[in-house]
Amino acid sequence: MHALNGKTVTVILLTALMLGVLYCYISQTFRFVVSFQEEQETDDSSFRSSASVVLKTHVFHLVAPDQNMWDYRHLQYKQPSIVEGRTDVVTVTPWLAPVVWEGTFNPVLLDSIYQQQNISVAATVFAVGKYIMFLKNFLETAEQHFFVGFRVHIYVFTDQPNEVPQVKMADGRKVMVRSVPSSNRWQEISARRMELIQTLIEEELLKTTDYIFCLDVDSKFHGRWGAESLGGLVAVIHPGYYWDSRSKFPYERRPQSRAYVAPEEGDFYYCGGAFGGSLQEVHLLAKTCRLNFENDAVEGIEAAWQEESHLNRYMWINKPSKVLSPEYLWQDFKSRNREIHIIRFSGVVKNYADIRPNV
Ligand code: UD2
Repeated sequence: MHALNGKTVTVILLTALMLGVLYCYISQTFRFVVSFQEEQETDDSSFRSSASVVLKTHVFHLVAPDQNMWDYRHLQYKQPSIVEGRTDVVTVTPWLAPVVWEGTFNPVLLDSIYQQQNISVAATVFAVGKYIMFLKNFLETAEQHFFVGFRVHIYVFTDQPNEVPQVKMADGRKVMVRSVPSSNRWQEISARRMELIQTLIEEELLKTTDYIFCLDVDSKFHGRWGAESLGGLVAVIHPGYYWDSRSKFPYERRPQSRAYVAPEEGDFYYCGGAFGGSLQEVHLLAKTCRLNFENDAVEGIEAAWQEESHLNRYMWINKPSKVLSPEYLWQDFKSRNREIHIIRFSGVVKNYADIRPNV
């Protein structure tokens, strides 16, 4: 009798243990830590230089909501199709990265997948000198549209910390203010962002944050910008050039610059005003662009569009794993093209002569 009870107890315990292991396997968020010890200091962005960065990331393991063995209620959503969908735009690059357009993703499904992962997202924005005037609108509209329902920290870099407007944020969302010096040259303010982003990632974000987006302050959100934009290295197509041939793109064309792209080279023209991805990828991008910008400066050359030129060279060599359509950075002065079904984020109209410290 005792022996039988003992066996039964053992069987019950083993079954419970196996079920427990299976449950953990299915429901965990698959965080893992990888150490990068590669330190190749090079000023050529064609090399994967860098980085004593500890990467904490969610691998691309997408667990659908409520798909665990204890819960049979699954999310209902429209049946996906591979023969119907957007036909007016290209939705994948030649290196098979998705190009995100309205109508190519299901926001409810995506949110439910990424909310289970409890991700945290950082955004950086610079408001130096008169550009502080754009901050209120930026922050208020970010609160309405940028990763709503997620943990978000917006890092504001400014020379006027006392002028940062108070904006009411939902739980789990915060504005973090960091002081930076003023400058007499707008080119320097714009370009110095890479260095500050690199340092922010190294000194503050690695242990707390999963993804980062770096955005221009003279812009505002008009529509959803959410989990569909997540990826390793994320670039936004510039709204001004996507109908043009590559030879017309405003890449840096002087071969002596480290941002050089030849007329018959390059994929797309990407925005300097919005880019992002995982911490590790953005760290590598920022560090490489900063180094190339600084080494150019030593030789007395400043790329045509400062860090935007270096970013474009970088993204040509290091292909983005997700490309966001111009819905993700339009310009208010442009009328909306037919293929733009929604404007999510857009640069406001501004008078450069009034707001920049130099011409
Ligand atoms: C483009 C890019 C911008 C940058 C620049 C080249 C887009 C939409 N914009 O815009 O990201 O690559 O070309 O350098 O792709 N800033 C200040 N104070 C200043 C000047 C600039 O805070 O006095 C910051 C601010 O966050 C601003 C950003 O730098 O949003 C870029 O400067 P910009 O908007 O004047 O550059 P712009 O319009 O030439």
